[in-house]
Amino acid sequence: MRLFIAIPLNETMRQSVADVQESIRQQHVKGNYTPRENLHITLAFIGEYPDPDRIMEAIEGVVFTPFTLTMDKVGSFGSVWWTGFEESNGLQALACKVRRALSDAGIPFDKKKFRPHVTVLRKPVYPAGGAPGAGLGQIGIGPEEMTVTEFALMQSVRGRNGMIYTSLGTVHAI
Ligand code: 2AM
Repeated sequence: MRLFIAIPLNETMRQSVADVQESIRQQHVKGNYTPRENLHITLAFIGEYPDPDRIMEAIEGVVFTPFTLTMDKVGSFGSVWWTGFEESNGLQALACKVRRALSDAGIPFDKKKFRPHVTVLRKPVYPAGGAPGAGLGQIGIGPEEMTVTEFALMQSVRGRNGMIYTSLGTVHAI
């Protein structure tokens, strides 16, 4: 099973991200836009792993209190365009705790530095004459706030029309 751990976005935040995607579309940028129901912040990417129950056991021990995230920027890592957040100690601490819980349980995951983001578009195709990244600076965004009260173990399956993400279990803030 292909698994990852993520914070789902609430409806208000999903709408704000969808508005950003609409602004990008209006600049005639095509590509693989993340469907609204798939929008999330990845905390840890596990990849192929056979035992989701073992992962739930490990992450159920993560204790955290609700914290606020403020989405205020748009950026890119090469061919991945994202929306990002104001620096958040709560978010950094949560990612640290989740990754520590996985490490302690001997569950492998991608150890790349945590760079919080919501992927909004992959493999952009620019309008004729547009340079890579053209238009990013012109996209209006929030700021939009959301209180994080939970995160989830997610399964990713390749469907006929793209990736389908399903929550296998949720961990709530205290
Ligand atoms: P993303 O966080 O940039 O969107 C499921 O594949 C999710 O895990 C996606 O959201 C994906 O990218 C994220 N992810 C993080 N590291 C990954 C990796 N090494 N391979 C695939 N997906 C990864």
